[in-house]
Amino acid sequence: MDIARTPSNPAGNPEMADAAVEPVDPATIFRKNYTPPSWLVPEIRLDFDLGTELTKCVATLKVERNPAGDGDQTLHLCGDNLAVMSLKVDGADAEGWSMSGSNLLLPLTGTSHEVTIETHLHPATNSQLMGLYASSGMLCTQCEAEGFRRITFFPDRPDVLSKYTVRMEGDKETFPVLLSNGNLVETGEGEAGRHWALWDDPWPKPSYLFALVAGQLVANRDTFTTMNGRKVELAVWVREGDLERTDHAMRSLINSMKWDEETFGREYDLDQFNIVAVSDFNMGAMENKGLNIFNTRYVLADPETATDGDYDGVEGVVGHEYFHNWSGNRITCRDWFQLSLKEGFTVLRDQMFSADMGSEPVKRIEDVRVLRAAQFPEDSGPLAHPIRPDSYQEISNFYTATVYNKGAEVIRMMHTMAGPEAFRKGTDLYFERHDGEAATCEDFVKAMEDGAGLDLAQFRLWYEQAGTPKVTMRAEFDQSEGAVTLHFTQKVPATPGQPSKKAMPIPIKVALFDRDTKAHDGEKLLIVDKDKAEFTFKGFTRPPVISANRGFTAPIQLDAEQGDDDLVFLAANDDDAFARYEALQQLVTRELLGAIENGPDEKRRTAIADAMGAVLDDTQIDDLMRGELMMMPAVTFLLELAAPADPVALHDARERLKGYIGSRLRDRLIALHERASAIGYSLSAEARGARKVKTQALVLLSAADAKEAAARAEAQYRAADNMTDRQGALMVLAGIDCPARAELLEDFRKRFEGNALVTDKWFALQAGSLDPMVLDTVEALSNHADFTIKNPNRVRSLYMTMAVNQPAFHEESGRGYRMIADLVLKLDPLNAQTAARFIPALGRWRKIEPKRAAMMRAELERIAKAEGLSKDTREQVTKSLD
Ligand code: 0A1
Ligand code: ZN
Repeated sequence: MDIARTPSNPAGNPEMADAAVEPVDPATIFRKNYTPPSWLVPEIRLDFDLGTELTKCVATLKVERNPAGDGDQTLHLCGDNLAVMSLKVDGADAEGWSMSGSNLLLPLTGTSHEVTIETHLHPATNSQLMGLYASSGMLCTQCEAEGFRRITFFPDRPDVLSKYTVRMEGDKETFPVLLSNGNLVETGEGEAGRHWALWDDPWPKPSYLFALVAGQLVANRDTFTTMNGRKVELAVWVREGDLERTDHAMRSLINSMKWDEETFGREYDLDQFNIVAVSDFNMGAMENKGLNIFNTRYVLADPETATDGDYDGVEGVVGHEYFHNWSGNRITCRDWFQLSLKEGFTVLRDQMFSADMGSEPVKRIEDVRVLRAAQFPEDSGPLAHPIRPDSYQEISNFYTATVYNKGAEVIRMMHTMAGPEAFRKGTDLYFERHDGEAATCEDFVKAMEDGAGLDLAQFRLWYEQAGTPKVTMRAEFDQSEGAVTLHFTQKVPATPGQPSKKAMPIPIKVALFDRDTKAHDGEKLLIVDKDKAEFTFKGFTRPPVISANRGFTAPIQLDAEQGDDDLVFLAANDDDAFARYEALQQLVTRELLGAIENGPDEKRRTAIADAMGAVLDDTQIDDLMRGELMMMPAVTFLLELAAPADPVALHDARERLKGYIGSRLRDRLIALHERASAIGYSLSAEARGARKVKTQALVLLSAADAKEAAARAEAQYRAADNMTDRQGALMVLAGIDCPARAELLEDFRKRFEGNALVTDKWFALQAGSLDPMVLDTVEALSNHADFTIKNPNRVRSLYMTMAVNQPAFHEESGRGYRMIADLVLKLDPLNAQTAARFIPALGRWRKIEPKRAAMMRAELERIAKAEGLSKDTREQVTKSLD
């Protein structure tokens, strides 16, 4: 990495000389301490002289005293791993400046100045992938949240908005394509094979939205004409061999642009929109103004190499980044505590978009599955935080399922309470009122109150309180009155720093079914806003069956205290697809939690297999929904409901139940597999559904009779003309000890040699397998020629897959824990952000039985003891041990 100081440091700056040896103090930043910036930067010009080893950057800032600031005459500029090569104020060498740690302090005398700073960057050795870095020969940037300070010294905070002009110059052969934000205004040839480009972004933006890309790229081009007739040039930029895999991303972009106009009235505001795919990227993608930078994984897709799930991922992420143009860019965040303002809202927008492009109920089930598997455990563990956190040490650690997914659920509740039309009035008002501003979550809530006509006084608690509310519902029937009363209780559990909680308004949709007619008299929206609440409904001659939290209207754990018979009834008859799914999931959950204590319950198992059989036979539902209904709840979700448990025992019980269902329904599953196999490849809902049930049938069959299923999986693999079938078959085979396993894994590797995204799948298939030798395999794979710790996708495909593979990670000896801790220690100095993301898996020790919990803690302690740990990892480890 680059050094913090260089000989160019002017003499007489003692603070700077000390900077490198100063102990790193992971100071905590508090939301309540927000103060407006003392200086604004209305304009910035950046001049880049590009090189992979050395890039020179000259930044010219027009700075102005902020009338709303505290009057501090010193300009505070953030820096990270930067040295000042030259510093001028109004054209003359600057005087009296100093370093405070890695930041630059520049005392100024007037109210407006021009500050010019030169910095030198070393993209080739930037392994953190923040700031300017090299990825397979190209140069690109990542600035959110605090990466811009690795490019130049700047007030790197989201409430400082500037107009950017960017000039980039470099060798034409190495960097034929030169991209930045906004519109391309001029290009030209330089000396000695060099060329340059000048970009201008008319929209003021915070530094985290700055981007540049330079490299050998080719484009898939198209155009989109907006609702007011602006013709936008669209381009998806990739490396040459990848061009034929970009059509789905382009189609998704065009669909997103149209959808946002129709659904939210939002129009695009530049003449160009560029997407660039990069293979080394810490996250999914980034919404830089007019120049979205993507992990290749969310751009490239064709039937041979991408599964249906991958196609959905591309569509969702392309939509997500595009929607940020309004929810994030035109209206940005005042400070990073407001992150959910842009992320929660944008996730909701991308969920609605995907639902509209495909199947709404299936999308809802998928989103709830992710929430339960990833966010619920976070909300009940040591890293729990409100969707609007009160403090942080390293903001990168707060790009979480809570801020994103629970954030989306909170806004979805507003949508549910307001209804779609009033909700749209609220968002219209929000966009109109705050366009061009750095806003707060409070601004959003207020706009919703004023525009949608909601009273959200108590609802604001959803922004303040962490923890998944636990809600109980009990139905009481009064024969003489013909009345049914629903008694609710709610409790928001204590979370770190929040020992006692207040009751929140929880919108719950219910329907009351007549047992005989199997009908109900309409959905009702109940708002449970106290510790205890009750609602009475009249006109019943017998106790109805209650379908509750239909559509999952609130992100809660609901215990509806229903008997198995009622759940069986709802699994068969509920007209709300989510509620039907939920009834079956609850029945399975009850069975599995009971099974680890007392063994299986024969009656319930039979009921589950019967219900599953009905799902297989039901001609009213499509295969996409059938596939969802065939899946068992995740072990991580089950652990949320159990007392500290043995995760391997839970996993085994889950496998046994799958095996029971697989043998009870063998013939029907085989028939389903055969019916689905006859449907040819296309991206239609029918064909996608067929592929989904095909693999789900194999999953159940393999748990019953591994040998028989192996033959069927092998046939599916050999006949496959697409990645969904091929990966599905191999996933099943990877868990079965049979000759085809090694042969087909090798076939898969060879067939797609050189394709990085499919090689990731090859690693993940093995690391996620049910093979008892999986940890040996992971260890061997870490030494494979195709493994590299430097590529986050590759690291995740091997190690994150293992960390979520419950029997592997929780292997009795503690070896899984040790391997993850070893990885964290090795990765942390190279890529702190990616390393820190592995800590939560170990931090879940409180949910695990004491013997394993002690080993998990011991690994956390070993990490905590390491010297020179990054701020990212240090924060997560310390909190996980508390
Ligand atoms: N704003 C992006 C997420 C993102 C955050 C940080 C990053 O730094 C490595 C990258 C991307 C989004 O929500 O898509
Ligand atoms: Zn986002």
